[in-house]
Amino acid sequence: MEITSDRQGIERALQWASKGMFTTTPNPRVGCVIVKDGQVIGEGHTQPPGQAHAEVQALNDAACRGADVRGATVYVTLEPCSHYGRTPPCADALVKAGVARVVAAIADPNPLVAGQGLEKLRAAGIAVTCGVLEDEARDMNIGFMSRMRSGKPWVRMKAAASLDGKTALHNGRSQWITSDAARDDGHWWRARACAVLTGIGTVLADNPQLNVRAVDTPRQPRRIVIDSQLQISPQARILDGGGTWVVAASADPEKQAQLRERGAEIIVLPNAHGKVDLPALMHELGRRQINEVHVEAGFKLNGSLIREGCVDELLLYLAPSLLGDAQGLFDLPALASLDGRKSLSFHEVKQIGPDLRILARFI
Ligand code: AOF
Ligand code: ZN
Repeated sequence: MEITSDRQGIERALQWASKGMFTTTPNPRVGCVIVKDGQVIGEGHTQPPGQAHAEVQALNDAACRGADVRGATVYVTLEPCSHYGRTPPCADALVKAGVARVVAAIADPNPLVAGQGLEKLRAAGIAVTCGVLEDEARDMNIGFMSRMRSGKPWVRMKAAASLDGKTALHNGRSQWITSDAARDDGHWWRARACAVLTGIGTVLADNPQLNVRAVDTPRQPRRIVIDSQLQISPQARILDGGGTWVVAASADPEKQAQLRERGAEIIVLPNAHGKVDLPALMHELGRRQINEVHVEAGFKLNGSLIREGCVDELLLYLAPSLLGDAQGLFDLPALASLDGRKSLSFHEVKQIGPDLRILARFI
C-alpha cells in the first residue's frame, strides 16, 4: 500500500499501535511506520515494558528487510522519547538512522519527555510535524494521558441494562440481560485495562473471577476489590492466581494474613466515615502506574464512585427489552432540581449484536 499523506501514515501507525492494546501497560501503546518514496519499509509497535519501543521495532524491521532508512519519513503515534528509561531514547535512534522527517500524532505528556523528543530531532536537522489525528491518538492512550496529566488513571465504568436502564428485578434476579456478543465485547475492554475494579457486594453475590476469558491476551489485568470491612472470604475466586489488591477502611491483622497467603495485597485507605476513601484510592492507583481502570461493580459502589467524581466514562450495554419497575444502574440521590444532574457527552454509540454500546464521558 502506498502512503500518500501524513494522515494515511498516522492511520497505519495507529493500526500498529492497537496491536499493543493488551500488553504495553504501564507504557503507552505506540505504533510506528517508516515510509520512503511512498512505500512502507519498516513498521512496528511498543513491546511489553522493558522491551523495544515502537520506533526501534520499526527500525529493526527495516533492517531485516534490508531497507535503507536514510532520508525516510517516520510516522509515529506518540512523540519519540528523549530519556533513558528502561530503554534508550528513540529520538537518538532516529537521529542516528538518518531519517529526514518525523510526523508524530501527539506530544508525550510524560514530564521526562514533554517536547524534548521533538526538540532533539529538530536540533539534528530533522523536519518535525506534530498534531495529526490527535483525538484518535489520545484515545488510544487515554489512561496514560490521564495519569501523566493528573496523577490519576482513566476510570471507565461498565454496566449492562435493559433499554429502560434496569439491571435486576427487585427480587435480586439479574442473570443475563444483554447478549453473548455484548459480554465478549466487555471482555475486550477488560483486557485493555490495567486493572478491573469491583466491590465486596458483587464478590459476595456472584463470586466472580473478573479475568479475561472471551478474548486472547497474554496479560491478565490486576483485580481490585473495594471491601471497607474486609469481609472477603479467603476462598473467593477473585483471589485465584494471586496479585489481587483488596482495599479496606480497616483491616484485622489475622484476616490480612489469611488474604496475603492467597497472594493478595491489602491497601488500607479510610475516609472520615469509615469507608474507603475513593478519590484517594484513585491517586494511589495512579502512583502504582495504573493507566486504565475498568469498573464492574454493583448499584451501590457504582453510585458512590460517580457521586465522588471518580468516574471518567461509562461503557453501557443496553438490551432492547424493558424490565419495568426494577433496580436501576446507579445508586444516586434524588434531585430537587435539574441543576444537580450529572452531565455526560456521547463519545460513541455502536450496535453490538442485538444490543447498543454507549460510551459516554462525564463533562
Ligand atoms: C516512545 N515509543 O513506543 C513508547 C514510548 O521505560 P521505557 O524506556 O520503556 O520508557 C517508558 C516511557 O517512554 C513512557 O512513560 C512514555 O513516556 C514513553 N513511551 N515512547 O518513544 C514508544 N511506548
Ligand atoms: Zn522511545
